[in-house]
Amino acid sequence: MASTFYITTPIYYVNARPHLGHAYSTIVADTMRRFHALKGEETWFLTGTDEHGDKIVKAAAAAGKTPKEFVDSISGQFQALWPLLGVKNDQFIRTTDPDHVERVQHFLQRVYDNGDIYFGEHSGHYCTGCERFYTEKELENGLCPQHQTKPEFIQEKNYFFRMSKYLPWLADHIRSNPDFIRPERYRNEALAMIESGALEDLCISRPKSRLEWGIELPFDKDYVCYVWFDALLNYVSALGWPDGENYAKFWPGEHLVAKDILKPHGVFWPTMLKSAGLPLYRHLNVHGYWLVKDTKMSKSLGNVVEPARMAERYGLDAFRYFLLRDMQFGSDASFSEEALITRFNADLANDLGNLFSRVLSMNAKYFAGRIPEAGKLEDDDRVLVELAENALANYDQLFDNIRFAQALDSLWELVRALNKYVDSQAPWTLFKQGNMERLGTVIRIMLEAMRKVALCLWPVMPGTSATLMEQLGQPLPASERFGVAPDHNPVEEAGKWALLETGAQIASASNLFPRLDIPEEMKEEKNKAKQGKAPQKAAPAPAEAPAGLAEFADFQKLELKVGTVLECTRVPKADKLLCFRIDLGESEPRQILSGIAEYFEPETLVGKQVCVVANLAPRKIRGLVSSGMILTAESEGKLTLLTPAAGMAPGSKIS
Ligand code: ME8
Repeated sequence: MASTFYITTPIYYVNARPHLGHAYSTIVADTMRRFHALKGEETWFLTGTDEHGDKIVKAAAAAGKTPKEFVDSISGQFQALWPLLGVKNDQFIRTTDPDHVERVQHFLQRVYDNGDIYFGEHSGHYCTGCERFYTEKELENGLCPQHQTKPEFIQEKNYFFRMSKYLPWLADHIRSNPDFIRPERYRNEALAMIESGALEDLCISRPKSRLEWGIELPFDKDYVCYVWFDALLNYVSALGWPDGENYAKFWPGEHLVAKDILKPHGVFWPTMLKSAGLPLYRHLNVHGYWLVKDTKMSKSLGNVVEPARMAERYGLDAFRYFLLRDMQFGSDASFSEEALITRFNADLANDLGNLFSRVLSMNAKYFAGRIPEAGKLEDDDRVLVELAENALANYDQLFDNIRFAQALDSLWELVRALNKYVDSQAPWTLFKQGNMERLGTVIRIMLEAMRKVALCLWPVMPGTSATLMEQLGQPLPASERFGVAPDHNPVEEAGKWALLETGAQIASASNLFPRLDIPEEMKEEKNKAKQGKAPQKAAPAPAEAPAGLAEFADFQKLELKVGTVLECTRVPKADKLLCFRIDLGESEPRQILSGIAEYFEPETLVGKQVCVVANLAPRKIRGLVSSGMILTAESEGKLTLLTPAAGMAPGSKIS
């Protein structure tokens, strides 16, 4: 029996229009499922919308609509967007679907009958943005740590899920299954939440007197279910739990979410599954945030990126490629059209596009567009073949381990090697010399390798993959489910080098990715940002600054950033030194040493935000490399760390 692969995205709130962040999660899920389908697995892909709760009621009221009218309209916008982004989900769930409602009630009743739900008095700080209560300990200066807004204090009688009963078991499970939550930083974060002791039982109801827009509890008609308890259940209700065919076939599956909803997925959901006796999911895959110019996207800042517009402007596949290639899965990344154009020109126009264009036109010129036969391989050819086989094996493994940027980079190693091979073998010279046998071998090896590249691209760039395969005379079969579906597994075929048909007529040209110019206004904007909004005209040379003062240009050289302390330890045999690992929103945490050990206990600094000089040249201290400096203030023998007044995304620029 073929193995199965079931992937889900978060079901999105319908309080706002879909944006780049939603598009990223859904495109990654689409890519993952295509990758597994390509390898012959039976796959199922679910996305949807989360339609209950306070947040939706408030957004509907603000739009002058009833909740039902409002959720219908925004859910429709999400459903309409996915085909525009090449996303082929098998199913779209809405938490207002009657089947879902019935299954949530069934689940609640089961957990209630198991004795894991009780009635009690409760007070807490409720953040509508997060749709959850915070304990006093969890607030930051009395504010919600996610939204920096003041939560409402609420005291009422409610139903509770005995989550705390399952926390020790969950901690053990996470410890003994290192990739249950991945990448590792989020596994550590989830464990730290559990070990902090701040988690209590979960309040899972809302009195109808306060909120009616939810699923009624099967054991008390005066209450509705808490929106997160209802929403998480979509992952199994969509499959027809408890007795649906798809549930039997596809559960347990994989989830894909961003770091904002690690807690409900990493803590609430596994304990709910355990209580009801369902198997746990296979992996929780957690990604970082797309930022725009290093800040969070928000309607009020007017910097929300519209995914459909980007796909239309730059081409759907180029947009998908950029998202997968420019975000290191797990870390935050910064979106800009300029970065997209730069990536487009380097990887798609110069490397991939150029390769297909050169080789196909040479084949047209030297062999009238027919695929030549390969003669005996030489050492150079064997090196290329080995490199290709390694690149494909790495691509497969890295993709499987959700390291998409590295997987694509591995595939591009092959693309770049092929371009170099053209240069070093100089087919034009072989042609001039009349060495047609060697020329045939060189062209044939390249065409075979290009076929492998084209197939591997299918998960990320399905349309491009189909076009390139067609140019090589290998049209992909039509598929109802995917549009086009490849019928070859590039991983299984990696070692086969005679898969094209000798003598077949193929395309004589290819021009898929013509270079793009960076528009003038983007260049100007960049220059302005670089020069601290300096005037356009060349400014007169500044007079030398008086002694003791720094030139503005000197100050501009410094790159100051906000970072979050991930680890902090004492350096053995160095009384003054602390060694920090700091998240600066980069692909890897930075190691920074600081001589402040006498003022702080290292463990009290973990999780704190600090201000960092990020572009200081690295130096070695006691054999350890330090890349940056942490800013402190000192007065009368007291030292304090400089920290932003509000929580900021790691990597935020200080100016
Ligand atoms: O949390 N960068 O829904 P939501 C990357 N309904 N991804 C982003 C992003 C960004 N800047 N902004 C949003 C909810 N996302 C709940 C989920 S699941 C049972 C219930 C993506 O509409 C990312 O996937 O707030 C994030 O986790 C999700 O949208 C949050 O969507």
